Amino acid sequence: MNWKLGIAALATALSATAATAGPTLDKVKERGRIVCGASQGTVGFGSPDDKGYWTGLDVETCRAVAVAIFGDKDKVEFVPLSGQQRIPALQTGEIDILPRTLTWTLQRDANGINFTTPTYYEFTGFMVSKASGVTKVEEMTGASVCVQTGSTTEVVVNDVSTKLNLQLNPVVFDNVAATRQAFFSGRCDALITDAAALASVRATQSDNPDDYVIFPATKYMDALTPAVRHGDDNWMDIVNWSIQALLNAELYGITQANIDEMMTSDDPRVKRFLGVEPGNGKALGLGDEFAYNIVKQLGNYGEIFDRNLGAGSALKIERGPNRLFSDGGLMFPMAFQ
Ligand SMILES: N[C@@H](CCC(=O)N[C@@H](CS)C(=O)NCC(=O)O)C(=O)O
Repeated sequence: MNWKLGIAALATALSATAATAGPTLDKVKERGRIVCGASQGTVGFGSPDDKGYWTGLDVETCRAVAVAIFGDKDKVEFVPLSGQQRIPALQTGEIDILPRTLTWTLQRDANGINFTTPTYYEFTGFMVSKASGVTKVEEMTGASVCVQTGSTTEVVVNDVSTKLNLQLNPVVFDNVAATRQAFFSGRCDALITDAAALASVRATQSDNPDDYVIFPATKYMDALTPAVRHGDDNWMDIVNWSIQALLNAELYGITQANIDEMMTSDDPRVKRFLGVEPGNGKALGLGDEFAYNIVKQLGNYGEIFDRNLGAGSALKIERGPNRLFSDGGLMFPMAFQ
């Protein structure tokens, strides 16, 4: 066979291939909604508002997947889970997706779950009272630290204690409300968790945010990454590309407000993204308008960051490493083609 014809035939074969729906997609369609592992309440990442409507960066990841499948951001049920409950809930099929301030680690990866695309890069931090005068980890010798079980922070507190010979005393709790309450009531000198979650706790749960300081516990940054179960590649692809849709939209300058104007763009990649040029949705077992629908209903990654964590939110967290690579950050959209 002529090699050019061979390649053309291969390209046709690839573009004509639709995904084989995996068991999770079938189950989700039958149920009519996705079931999402949620937090027990961290404003900005996942919490119900005063009307009981779930908001937050992690929550919107689940909403994006719901839009990709059903064209409806509200076809999601949120199941609040403690740090320890969350991974078993995913492994046993109680939930379909776990985007709950979940750090991507080797041990978790090797134990029945797959990580998708990072949605937030972050240091683990300590929060202490300003009155303590402590401003960095090296000054924490002998401190007691309120820690939540089932979280990477248990490892970090031991690691830094060993490395810097700090003799930290972990005080361990198995639910997040108790951990935070213990810290604010003076049971521990410090509270440890992801630095942005600490900023959220300080802003929304302390009597006076100015009374507390937050600093990094280690120099190692983590990737908070939604996970799915092992064994369903199609489902993993759907979650990955729903998150990728948010990142790509920001890269192309597509927003919730301008997306309809962008339908006339002559950029081939933008045309494929919006489904004007068909094929991408079908390849995943979705409609070709899945990415259009996600951005139309939720906006792009930058818009989601802004309203949940950034300038448009009460938390006012800087984009920092969570900017796109093109703005000097770590967020890297993969090719929509
Ligand atoms: N990113 C870390 C920590 C995330 C985490 O689970 N934090 C705990 C302690 S603050 C938690 O339960 N967060 C509160 C929640 O949102 O429910 C991990 O993956 O282990």
